[in-house]
Formats: sequence, structure tokens, C-alpha cells
Amino acid sequence: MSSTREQLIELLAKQGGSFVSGQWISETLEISRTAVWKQMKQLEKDGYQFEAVPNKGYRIVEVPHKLSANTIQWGLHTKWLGKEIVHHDRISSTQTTAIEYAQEGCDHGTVIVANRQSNGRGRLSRQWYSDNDQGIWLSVVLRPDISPMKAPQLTLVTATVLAEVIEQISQTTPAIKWPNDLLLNNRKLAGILTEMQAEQDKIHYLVIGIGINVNQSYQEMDLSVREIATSLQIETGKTFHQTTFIQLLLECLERRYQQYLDEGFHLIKASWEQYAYKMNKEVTYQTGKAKQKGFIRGIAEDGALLMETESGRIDSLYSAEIDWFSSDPGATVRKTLTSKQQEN
Ligand code: BT5
Repeated sequence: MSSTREQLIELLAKQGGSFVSGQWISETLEISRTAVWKQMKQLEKDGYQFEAVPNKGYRIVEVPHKLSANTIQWGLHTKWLGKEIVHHDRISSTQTTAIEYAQEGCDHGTVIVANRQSNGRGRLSRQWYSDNDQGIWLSVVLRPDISPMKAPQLTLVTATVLAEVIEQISQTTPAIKWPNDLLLNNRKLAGILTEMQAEQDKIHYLVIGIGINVNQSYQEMDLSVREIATSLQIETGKTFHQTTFIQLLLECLERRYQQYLDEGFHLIKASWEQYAYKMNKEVTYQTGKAKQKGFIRGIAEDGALLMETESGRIDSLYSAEIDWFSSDPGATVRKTLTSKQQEN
């Protein structure tokens, strides 16, 4: 059950920029006019600003940028994504919590977001460093009516959305490294973790975890990833409002997700390929024992990476060891630095 303050913000948020009378608020929330006024004073301390006009009532004119379910919902233009937002200051992992919510039957579109994660996770039990409040760490619960075979496409939908939103917000163009990394200047800016529970032909839930390094300085990046990771702040010298970022992200994700369901994967595929890292470039990769060279030619409908082999054949890769950075001199320097750090 939400507190009176949360209910008050929700009430005012729903009115957009319109005035609401103190009388109406007090009747709706079943509290006295004095209590309404006291709550408003508290909200002002949190950074909310109200305009009060006699005979008209109140309206919110300024919402603080502090991350909370309310500040995200305020001005969020989505139909279903983020209608339910659960915010924590510090949590083990939004992904783990989102899965618990999903198992308990939460709604499609529920979002779990945290300022920090003490135990953020990547794929294959790898660590995702996020015990700082400078990034965006959130997980979205989806219940798509699609075949589980198509689930990998939703990671690609999400990667495309991240690239588009990052570009819109920061005026920098990230690259999508198949299947789930976003890079800026060859360093990892964001990652996506997709997990699902499904039967043979039905997805019960799919949880998409998104981690984006936003306002960290170089020194604030965890030592173990400092030489391979980056943040928007490091790349642009600017800081970004996390709330606005999340709102744009959720709006774009809802739009692209709907487009994907209505029109299929081809529009996403085209956009993904525009951002693809090393598109039409040669890389070395290993699927079985043998190492080989090939040119990246895009992605297939099922999310596989299309690789043109030296003999001109197009192979679909579902998982492969790809040496993304071997022909990139900058990467060699980074590798040296990281291994040096590990020795120390
Ligand atoms: C990923 O895994 O890139 C998926 C990351 C998903 C994180 C989100 S945050 C919200 C939600 N809650 C969670 O607990 N997780 C999700 P993967 O491709 O396995 O990459 C992991 C690797 O990225 C690590 O082994 C490090 O090398 C590197 N890494 C770890 N933390 C990083 C960071 N903050 N920035 C850049 N790279 C990082």
C-alpha cells in the first residue's frame, strides 16, 4: 500500500500540468486540508515545486530529478510499460528481484529500478559492476505472446532501443556488439541480460535487464573494468538526468516492442545493422576447434550473427568466440593494461 505522499504525487502526476483544488485532493485521499498542505510542504523539501492559485488549487511545476517510482512516472508517456514501477535505493540485483516479481505473477510491463546494485549480474554468472548511483540499472518484466524461439529477437530489439536513446540523449553514436553490448569508442557503455521462463511454445515471462554507465567519472568506474568500460560522462564530459533517460528508454522500448509485434522483425533488423559494430569488417572467430576469418554481414531473423566465410559462404552464428578487437591497436593497449592490473 503506498503512503499518503505517494498517493498525492500520483494524483497530481495524473493531472499533468492542470490545477487541482485542495478540497478535491483532501476528499480523494480522505485526509484534512491541513494534512494536504503539510504533505505539500514535505514534497517541497524533496525538490517538488508547486504553483498555488486561489480558487484554482495546486499544480506541480517542477519535479526533482531524484530517482523514484514517482519521478519516473511523472511525465512518462507509455500505455503499459512502467505502469508499475518498483524502486529501491540499493538492491542486490534488479534482475533477481524482477524474476521474483514475475514468478509471483506481476503485470506485463513491470519495471524494477535501483540507484545501486550490490550484486549486479551479467551473462554466465559474470559480475556487472553497479554499486554506484551514477548509472541506470533496471529490469523489465515482459509476457510476450511469441514463440520462445524468438526470444533472442527481444534482446536485439532492446539493443536497438538503447542505441537510439543513447544517440538521442548524448548526440554520440554507440555501436552494438552482437548480441548484447553497446560500445562507445570501443569500450563497453551498456549491457543487456535477457532471462526467461518458458514451456515449449509459451513464454511465461521474460526479464530484460539493462545496465548503462551514465555519469561515472573514470575514477568511479570499478577498477576491474576501468580499461574496457566507459560512461557517457567520460565520453562527452556532460552529466545526464537519469529520470529523463529512463522515461525516454521506456517510451522507445514500448514503441519498438509494439512495432516488432505488429510488423515483425525486419525494421528492427535494419536499424540494428546500422549500429552494428564491425559491420562488413573482417574478424577472427572460433565456433568449433578451428579459428577462421570472416566478414560480419548482419543478423538473421532468428537473431543469429551472419558471417561471410573466406569461401564466400554465409554462416549463421548462434554462439561463437569472436576476437572483436584483434585488428584494433587501441584494444591491444587496453588488453595490456588490464592484464597488468590483474597482476598487481
Ligand atoms: C552484460 O553481461 O553485459 C549484461 C549486463 C546487464 C546488467 C543489468 S543492470 C540491471 C540488471 N540487473 C542485473 O543484475 N543485471 C542487469 P555480459 O555480456 O556477461 O558482460 C559482463 C562483463 O561486462 C563483465 O565480465 C565485465 O567484463 C564487464 N562489465 C562489468 N560491469 C561493467 C560495467 N559497469 N560497465 C562495463 N562493463 C562492465
